[in-house]
Amino acid sequence: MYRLHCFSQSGNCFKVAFLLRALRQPFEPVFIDYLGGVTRAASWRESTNELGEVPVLEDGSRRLTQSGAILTYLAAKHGAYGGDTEDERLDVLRWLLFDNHKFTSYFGTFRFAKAFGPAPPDPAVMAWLLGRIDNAYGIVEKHLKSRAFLIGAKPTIADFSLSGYLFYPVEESGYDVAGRFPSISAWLARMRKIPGWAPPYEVLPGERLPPKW
Ligand SMILES: N[C@@H](CCC(=O)N[C@@H](CS)C(=O)NCC(=O)O)C(=O)O
Repeated sequence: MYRLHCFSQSGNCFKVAFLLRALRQPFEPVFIDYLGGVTRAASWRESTNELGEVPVLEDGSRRLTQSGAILTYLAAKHGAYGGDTEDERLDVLRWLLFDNHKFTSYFGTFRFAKAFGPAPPDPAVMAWLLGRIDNAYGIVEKHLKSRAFLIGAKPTIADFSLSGYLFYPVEESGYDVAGRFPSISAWLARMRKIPGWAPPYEVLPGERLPPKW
């Protein structure tokens, strides 16, 4: 059985958990106390992931990290959600890279600072991040105006990747996706209909915490 090292607040982990559930692949969750500093410990980096991050997926003796690499591996292995042609697979890769650079990363950082950071966030940093988030979300909103999913009519791992953080309660980020981005909202409703979808706090291990700041 797959083992997924993860914790409940992590949208990057949810991307993988959601795909495993959509593929009907059972997995054993391994709770990683990220907020307690586990991923920063030298011993954990030595034993589990030198990059100091979750998700980490174990498939027998194979250990994979980086959600984009894990999603790509699972899609190829199970023959689903990877894109049907070379052009589609390249398009999937293009969106995975955009997601990791701009869509998830700025939003994930903003939400973390606002909800779970060790000290009140710096308003100047948050304002800068908001500008970057608005830009990335505007691009995806425009793209989804004329498509059901990122690569056309069917969901792919690109959709699992970009949507991962958007199933968390809005009060954690304070970012009103539903009110500002109707096409993204409609796409999220379609993603929720994929068999296996469930809210992240029901899927991933670890206590749900109230937003701090
Ligand atoms: N691009 C990576 C990002 C992974 C990532 O940033 N994971 C966070 C949790 S959501 C983490 O473990 N961060 C540890 C750290 O930055 O110290 C992926 O998609 O897997």
